[in-house]
Amino acid sequence: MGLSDNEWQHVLGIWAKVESDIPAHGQEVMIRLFQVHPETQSLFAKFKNLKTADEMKSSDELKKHGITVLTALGRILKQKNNHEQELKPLAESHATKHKIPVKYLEFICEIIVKVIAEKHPADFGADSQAEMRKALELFRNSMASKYKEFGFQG
Ligand code: ZNH
Repeated sequence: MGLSDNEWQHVLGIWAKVESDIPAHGQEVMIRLFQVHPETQSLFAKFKNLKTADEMKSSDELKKHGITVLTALGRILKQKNNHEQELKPLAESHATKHKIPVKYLEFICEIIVKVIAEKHPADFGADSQAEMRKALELFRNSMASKYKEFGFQG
């Protein structure tokens, strides 16, 4: 199910708040992902040795990666589901090189919603969260179908 124009407008309005501080949001998302789902951390050669939250917090590399992820996701969301061009290289690298199961994409999307909710409680209530979840589900569904084109069952 797609999103209405109005829903996309809300999603991108919230995303503008994420963009007010991409590094802080990205860092929090990555640290939370590794803490809640430690199995995801082992897929990162460059991060698997970070043990404590403090180590993660002081890693510039981790911060940089958080920026990379949220910037790429923002670019995709702004296409409002006409995201084929932006999404394809990401699907390819995650299918053939990083081999990231769709399940892990679900994990990170849910964490993104939670982190935004914590950082912007006044602007991101239940309805907005539901809209964002819907937008992220479209992203994941497209990733999953592209994965298959690249021969990864995900
Ligand atoms: Zn990822 C990388 C995005 C999720 C894992 N990523 C990456 C990049 C980007 C991204 C942009 C760079 C480029 C390429 O392609 O390679 N991601 C992203 C997004 C998302 C994601 C947007 C969602 C939202 N990832 C993910 C997950 C995981 C991952 C979930 C796991 C678990 N990635 C990864 C890896 C890599 C990447 C491993 C590589 C890193 C380095 O550098 O080493």
